[in-house]
Amino acid sequence: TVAPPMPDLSACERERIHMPGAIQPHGCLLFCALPSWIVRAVSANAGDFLGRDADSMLDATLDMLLPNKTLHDLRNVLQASMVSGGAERLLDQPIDGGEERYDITVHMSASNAVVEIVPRRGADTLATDPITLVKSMVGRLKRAPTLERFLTLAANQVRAVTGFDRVMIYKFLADGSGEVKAEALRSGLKPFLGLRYPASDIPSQARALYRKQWLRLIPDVGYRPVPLLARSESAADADLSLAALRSVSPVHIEYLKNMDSHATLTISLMAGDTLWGLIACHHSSPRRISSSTCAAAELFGQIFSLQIEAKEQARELLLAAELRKAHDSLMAAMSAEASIFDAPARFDDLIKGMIPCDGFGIWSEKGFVGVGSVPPADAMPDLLRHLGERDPHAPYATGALSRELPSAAAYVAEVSGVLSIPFSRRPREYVLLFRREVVQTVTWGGDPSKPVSIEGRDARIGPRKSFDAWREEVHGQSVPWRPAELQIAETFRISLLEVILNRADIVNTERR
Ligand code: BLA
Repeated sequence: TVAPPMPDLSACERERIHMPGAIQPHGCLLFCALPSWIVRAVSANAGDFLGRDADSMLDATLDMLLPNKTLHDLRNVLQASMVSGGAERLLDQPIDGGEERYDITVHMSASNAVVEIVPRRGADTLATDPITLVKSMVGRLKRAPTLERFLTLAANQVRAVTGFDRVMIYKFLADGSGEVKAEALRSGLKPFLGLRYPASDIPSQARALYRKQWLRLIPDVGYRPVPLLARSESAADADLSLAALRSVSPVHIEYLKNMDSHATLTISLMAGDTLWGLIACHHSSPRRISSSTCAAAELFGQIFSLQIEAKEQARELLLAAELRKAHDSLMAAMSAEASIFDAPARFDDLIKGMIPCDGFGIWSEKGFVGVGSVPPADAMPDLLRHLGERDPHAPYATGALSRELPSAAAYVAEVSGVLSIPFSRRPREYVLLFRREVVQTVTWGGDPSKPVSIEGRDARIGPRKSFDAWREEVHGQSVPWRPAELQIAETFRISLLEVILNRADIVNTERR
């Protein structure tokens, strides 16, 4: 059989999501040249909010459309936005002399000011002011004893404040795929906790954008995009990277519909300059939160990001200490008569407790004794020859054996990762730890073997097909060996040398 053609994922990466020429309909957008504040582009729905025909706003100046006081405040907020580099908010404004209140955000796009006006009606209201709220959210995280618990508490807090049905802490892994690390959800929903999703679900230009913009809201995935009206093409193609109302990619909208999600809120999590992950919130019906709630969520995301970074560093240290303990238990269980060299299978749990693996084995003068997932016997000579070319005094690890040793391609499913711990130089002898191919060990979101067919008439790429591409990408790779694991492997190597020396002593004493 012929494999189906690979989806062209580069098409995803090429979509210019920052200039969709349209916005979501829950507010209106004005794109003004500075310093004149002349309106160069306006969303076609602006008339619904500002009481005059949208088309007539083009070439008008903003002071003709907004009260003086509002414009004055807006100028100040714009100054703040130039300093922060992001959009700034002006909350709870009257703009038409009526009862209705609006939240306004403003930011710069090249030499233009982008003004977004969103009515407060129809959005949730917040009882407390955002700063007080965030203080209490952050305060509650202090109680978390572990990183997992910390992430879960954060998910709970965001769910309590935003009211979304499902709040996930989604972490990016080294290969760009991601995993749901923590989750808070309404009872009755199926958990996504622990599921992995391929890198291509969130293409690279979207990630680049999310590094600049901390928060995105889609109140109703069923919305009809509202086009921007403009006299010039350049204004119609305005860069909406930082616009809260930016119309999102239609591919992503289809993805959300497939997930049965009707509204989303997404908050970026940064570690330094890298996008560490996302707080992804979903709701099973349309849901719009106010700018105040957004402000709280955004600030929370920023503080939470800093704490994650610190916690992760502390965790590496803790892990090293735990591995050391596991190592000590393993060594304590070995006696001169019953060491790992004599009966490896007896040490299965202890070895895996020290360094998680799917199989391991001993190669010594007596040959190879393996436990669990190990290379086939006829492949051993080639593997040993390969390992023989490495430093005999240090552990050696790879997470993609077949890339270094082509003959290993024959058994990638069973063994893609190898950690070898040499304990004798001549002849070369090793403890070998093996990891299976990651594809075999990961629980995927959705059923990747049944890609949801969502290709429309225009044959766009559907979300789940990205799994095929990912599988291609990580073919022959295992879960990577962590630095703390390599460190303990070196400690273990030295301990093994001691065991061997002791055995030699006993043998010599018996002979004497
Ligand atoms: C965007 N895809 C996204 C976003 C998420 C996901 C979180 C960011 C949305 C935002 O910030 O508003 C994916 N959502 C997930 C995942 C989970 C989740 C993995 O809840 C797990 C629980 N998507 C595809 C494919 C393409 C694609 C194949 O699957 C390409 C054709 C595109 N995804 C795509 C695009 C965006 C996106 C273009 C950007 C949307 C935008 O901001 O306009």
